[in-house]
Amino acid sequence: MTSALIVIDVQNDFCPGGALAVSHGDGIVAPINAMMAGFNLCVLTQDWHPKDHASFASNHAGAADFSMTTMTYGPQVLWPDHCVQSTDGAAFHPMLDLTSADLILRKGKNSAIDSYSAFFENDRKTTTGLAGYLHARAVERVVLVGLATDYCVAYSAVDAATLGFQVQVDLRACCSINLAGSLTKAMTQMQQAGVEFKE
Ligand code: VGL
Ligand code: ZN
Repeated sequence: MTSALIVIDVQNDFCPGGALAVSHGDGIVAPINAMMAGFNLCVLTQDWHPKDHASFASNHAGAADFSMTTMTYGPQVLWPDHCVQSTDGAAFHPMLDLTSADLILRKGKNSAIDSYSAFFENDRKTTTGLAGYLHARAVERVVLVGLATDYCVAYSAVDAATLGFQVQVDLRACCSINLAGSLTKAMTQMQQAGVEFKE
């Protein structure tokens, strides 16, 4: 069976010292590098926002980082500015091994829509094209790792399962933001979607 490793957002801004740092985010780089050789295909995603992105609190007068707003597509967390296109924060962690990357997929480019999932933007309709790519490469099983467990990894895992892929999230190579119970909620949603966990 053809299987793909999908490495979610292992970028400087999600690592210690970054704009939206996930504690121990850099600790997953070595395990991810070690996993890559075991897969037929390796896809890396890169959060890639324009400066005027609607998910940034700085673009909403008076809004605090990590507060909530309502977008046309539903509730949205307002984040500190992060992964701004072509900045050092948007670059992959310098120790992440890019050698075996088959595809680097950028997401979150549309100022008006956030994009946690590697498959669909947060309106849940606009596709990134990843499902078509994986189907064209005959991938049936995907393993997800990266940052953050409770946002981009979880959204991607649920979508992959809903799209009919066999899905495993390897929690040994993921780290979470854990904002207001987000990790518990994400774990439940993944479980309900049929996602398998490795811990
Ligand atoms: C992410 C919040 C905002 C993630 C991306 O990669 O999990 N979280 N943008
Ligand atoms: Zn983002």
